[in-house]
Amino acid sequence: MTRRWTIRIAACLALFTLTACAEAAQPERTPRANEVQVFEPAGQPDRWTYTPNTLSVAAGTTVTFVNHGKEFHTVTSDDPGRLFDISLDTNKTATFTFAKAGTFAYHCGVHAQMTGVIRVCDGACG
Ligand SMILES: [Cu+2]
Repeated sequence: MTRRWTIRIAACLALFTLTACAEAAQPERTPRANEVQVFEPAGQPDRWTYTPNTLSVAAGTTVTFVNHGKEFHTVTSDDPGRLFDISLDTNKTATFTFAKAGTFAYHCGVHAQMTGVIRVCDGACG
């Protein structure tokens, strides 16, 4: 192997490592049970959402909303009566207890493309 090739391969490896590190900087974290996380892939605001996008829980469950992203988001009920309107700063969590069964759609008050649903079942969800 020539010295020039060795340098090229080393440069490629360094570049690959840098790319891998950049992607690892904002990992997609797995939500815990009864938890919804803001999903905010860097530089792709059209893909920003909540994960899981639909969460099914039994009535009476307290759901935790988590923002590991870099932006401020809200978790705002679509219902005109605004059952909930939660502000989520970076690295903050907030909880809401869903007492009654029903399907509760919500959105981010800042980013209209972000929507999610909490499905609340009377007893365990089938
Ligand atoms: Cu948002």
